[in-house]
Amino acid sequence: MKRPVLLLGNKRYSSWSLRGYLALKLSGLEFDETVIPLFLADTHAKIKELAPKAPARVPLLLQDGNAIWDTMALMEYAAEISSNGPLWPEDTFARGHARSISAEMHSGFEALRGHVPMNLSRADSGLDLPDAVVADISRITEIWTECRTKYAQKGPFLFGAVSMADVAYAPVVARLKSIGYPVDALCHDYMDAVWNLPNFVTWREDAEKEVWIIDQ
Ligand SMILES: N[C@@H](CCC(=O)N[C@@H](CS)C(=O)NCC(=O)O)C(=O)O
Repeated sequence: MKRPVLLLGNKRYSSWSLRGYLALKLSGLEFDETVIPLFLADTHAKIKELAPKAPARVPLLLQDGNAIWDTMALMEYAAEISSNGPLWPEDTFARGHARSISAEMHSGFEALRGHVPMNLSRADSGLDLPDAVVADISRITEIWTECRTKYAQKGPFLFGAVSMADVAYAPVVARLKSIGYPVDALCHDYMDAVWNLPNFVTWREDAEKEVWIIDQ
């Protein structure tokens, strides 16, 4: 088996790439990384050159002549191949719940995504947020509060042990931290648990070293 390669966007900005990276790191898969700077004239061509039959988007895993793309697919793949134990909760209903909130993240929260893009170098408190963004954040903190209340005794993450649900919400943690959004103690502690995941720390250190700046 050749060493797999994960194609990623700029670590400072690419929220989908962060999810793909964390999912595969948690699985224990050993892979190389290729960062393809986003929104340049040759971005799509560079991805297409490596994965001609996939959409020109990242994250995208190349393994043994196969391409796997879209974060939900990568999260499921990571959970299947994990050598680090289960990456979805073991209880059937908790697992269904984890998949529900991950899917809700994957397909929703457009206002937050559009108005507060991930930028790991931003520190922008006091931003005037439209109602739709505040509504998205309230829904997210409601999700976190329900999970943390129900599974608190099992560990510091949404379902106790770290899972794909935390991977799904990791970029939200970055977004809320970047605008200094005030949250209660329970959400604050949860955000810190995700922020300090060793693989997230490594990602953030790499992001700080990047030279590309996207004007948002
Ligand atoms: N639904 C896809 C979204 C992937 C996506 O849109 N990635 C962005 C980077 S965060 C991208 O590749 N953008 C390049 C472009 O749109 O030109 C997923 O879950 O992976």
